[in-house]
Amino acid sequence: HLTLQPSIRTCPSFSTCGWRNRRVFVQSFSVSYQKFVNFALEETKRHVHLVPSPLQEKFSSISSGDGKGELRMLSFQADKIRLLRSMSIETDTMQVLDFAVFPKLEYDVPIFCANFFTSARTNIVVLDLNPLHEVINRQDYKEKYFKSLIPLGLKYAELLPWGGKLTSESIKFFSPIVIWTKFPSSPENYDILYSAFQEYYKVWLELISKAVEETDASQIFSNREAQHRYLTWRTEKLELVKEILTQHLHSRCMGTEDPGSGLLKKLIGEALAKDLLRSFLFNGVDELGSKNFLDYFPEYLCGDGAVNKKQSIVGKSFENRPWDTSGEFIGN
Ligand code: BLA
Repeated sequence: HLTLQPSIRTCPSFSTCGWRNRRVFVQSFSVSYQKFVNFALEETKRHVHLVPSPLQEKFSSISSGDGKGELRMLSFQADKIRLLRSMSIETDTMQVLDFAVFPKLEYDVPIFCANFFTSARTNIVVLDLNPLHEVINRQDYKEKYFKSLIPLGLKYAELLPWGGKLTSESIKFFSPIVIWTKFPSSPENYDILYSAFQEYYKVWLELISKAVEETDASQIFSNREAQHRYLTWRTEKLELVKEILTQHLHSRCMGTEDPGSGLLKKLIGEALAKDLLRSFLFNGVDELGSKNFLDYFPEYLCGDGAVNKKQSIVGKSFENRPWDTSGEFIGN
């Protein structure tokens, strides 16, 4: 993935050096998350019988209006899997992978979550088995799924160090083995991320393979509500990411751009972006429950009844990993 690319550069000390607008070759490293998706699909097929999701027909690939980017979508289901879906975005300046697997509501198994954003400057990574229910205050539940996985988490906590402060509310959706990290692009880091992805996914497949179907209606309801709350959170979060991205791009180089339009919107248009978010990425947000964002997260209520557009109400926190080496939460 290492290539030499022509680039026009001006020396940072131009005033004394006079070296301006020279054509140079710079080494660049471009990632593609295609092999991650291929691995996950192959590995899944070794355990379960995957069939294409009805969503596949509608969501397969979208080229951005300007022809500079492509979004690729894949979606499947299986006996115990409500939805396995992947979206990858590749443009000349950024790559994104959003890969998630949602169990059927009869199974109380974590949601597999791989969310990677890559630009020239940085990589932003969340990789986790997002617990369906409370792990911070429910010791028994945490131990049921994560006790045996703590060594795996520790291994990668060293290789991919904690990414620093984040939206405080997010921590409730993360497990004690979450990988939340930021790093500069390099072949080495990319290899580490790939092996983390492989190991975490294999562990998730073990969990779903062993999972026993729940028959108790109130348990199934509680799984349903937990997935709905999760989907509601992530749908709103991505809206915010889109806005932050736009403001960011806007202030840097897009002087004439409409500041309200997010990156996805910019790539594919408003209506399609909304449909992609609610029908594909976070499918179930409109079907699995009728509560809205403010019902679940009332702290985001503004005086005028609207949802506060701030990313976090509590503020960003957790400068350091809030779990100790035995998986105890030490964030308070
Ligand atoms: C940033 N994405 C982030 C951050 C997190 C996540 C934790 C750090 C900022 C923060 O504190 O919120 C991801 N947050 C998650 C995930 C969960 C959660 C997975 O709560 C699950 C429960 N991200 C995308 C797509 C793009 C993208 C499609 O999924 C771009 C098209 C970009 N994410 C993106 C960018 C940032 C980011 C640019 C940095 C901007 C920022 O700091 O908010």
